[in-house]
Amino acid sequence: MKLVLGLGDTGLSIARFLSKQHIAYRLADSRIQPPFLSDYLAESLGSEPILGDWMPTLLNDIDEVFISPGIAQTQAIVVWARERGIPVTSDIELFSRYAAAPIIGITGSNGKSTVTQLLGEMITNEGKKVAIGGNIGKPALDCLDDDIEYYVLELSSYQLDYTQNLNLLAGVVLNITPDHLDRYASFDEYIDSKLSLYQHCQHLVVNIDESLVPKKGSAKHFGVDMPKQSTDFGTVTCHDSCYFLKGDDVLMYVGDMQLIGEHNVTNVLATLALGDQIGLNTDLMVESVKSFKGLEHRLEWVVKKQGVDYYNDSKATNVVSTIKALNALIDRHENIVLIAGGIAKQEDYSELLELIDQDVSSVVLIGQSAQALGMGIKKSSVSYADSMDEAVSLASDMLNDGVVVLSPACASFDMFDNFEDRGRAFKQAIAG
Ligand code: UMA
Ligand code: ADP
Repeated sequence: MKLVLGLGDTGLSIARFLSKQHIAYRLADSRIQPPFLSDYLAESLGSEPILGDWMPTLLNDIDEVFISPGIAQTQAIVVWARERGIPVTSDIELFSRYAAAPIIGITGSNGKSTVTQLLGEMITNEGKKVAIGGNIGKPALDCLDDDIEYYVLELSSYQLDYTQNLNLLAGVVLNITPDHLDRYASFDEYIDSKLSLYQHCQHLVVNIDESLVPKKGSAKHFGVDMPKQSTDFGTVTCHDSCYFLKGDDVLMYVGDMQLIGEHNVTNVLATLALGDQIGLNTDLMVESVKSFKGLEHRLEWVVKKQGVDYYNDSKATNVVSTIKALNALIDRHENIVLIAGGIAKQEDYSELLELIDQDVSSVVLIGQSAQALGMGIKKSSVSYADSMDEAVSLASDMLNDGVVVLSPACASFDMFDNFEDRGRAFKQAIAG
């Protein structure tokens, strides 16, 4: 008998899959009202779910636990299972046992969804059937389909932690910067979690500029400088114009992509290197880069209103992502008002606060971390708001021309359901 832990997106997808395969399981969630309880019951998927605090007896007769990624390895149920020698497995590993087509895996602290989506579009542009899923939102098991020719999975460190076996055709660790440090005993443990992706890859794609990612000899490399080998992807700047290169071959002018910011140059290079590893046509990949509009909530241009451009970067939930967003905008605009704050991660915010003091005219702070962040800002003007509507109204009143950007550098759960909800609230506030 299997045990499924958690009844969110992942748990529901596992329950549906096991039911379809006629594999016996029990399902438990430590909350009394888990998110997908009504769906589970309406679909008559399995036996009555076990809700509330978990006891060791939950593991009686269990030979494998399928766990949701949000459940930490330090939780007692995981410790008890491991003490009894019961494997604790991710939905990703379960998926890979049944996936007939090649799988490409993408992890990293930032940029995963952008690269996952762009690679998916490149594969579609080749006329191949692709499914994208994993941490990006659609659980991997929901992607399983006999017609699919490639699977592209965004993988979080949480998912990798419970994945012992996975056969990836190609994979990349885009970058590693502090994030989710509440889940790990140390930053080193988080690094190891991210790097574990490479154990599962036939072909490795490696960021040559990323000091925490080892440069593997046989890998395909990418980075923002001139490529060192004919197979690598990089850039060259000539008379102030920057171009994407494969080896010595010029692929396209960077300004021809619709995405902005140096971080997106890196994301595109990573995607080109991955596509190249799996045999995609270079010209078609370049076409896909030119037409790619990016994802909602990732430095998404919303509207120009009374001389002010509004950008929604609600997905920026850590320090580095907000620094990258600001740098992309500072290159183009003089007057920037930043809306930030929420639940601060266990990170050092000093580099971000220095950048704000140097290049951001005003900041509007929201959420739990507002006062603490405000105390660290010495030069830029600081205001506080209790709601997104108030934040947008304050920010808009500060500018005649320039940019208002929501890039919180914090999680959203103090005021919103998730980052999407926060981004939508921002856009609604702009629309008035
Ligand atoms: N639960 C318990 N006990 C606990 C903790 C959770 O019972 O101690 C239950 C909850 O009651 C709930 C379920 O587990 O019913 C939630 O499981 P979950 O937190 O693993 O979330 P899912 O809904 O299964 O969504 C997960 C990912 N969530 C997390 O990793 C926290 C989603 O990534 C992912 O899109 C989805 O699987 C499909 O693969 C979200 C995320 O925030 C977007 N990821 C993190 C990030 O990107 O930074 C890693
Ligand atoms: P992830 O899926 O890893 O969270 P996304 O592609 O959704 O990554 O982007 C999340 C945020 O991180 C965006 O809002 C953007 O500001 C920032 N970002 C995107 N790519 C990078 C990168 N390569 N390095 C640093 N920050 C990035």
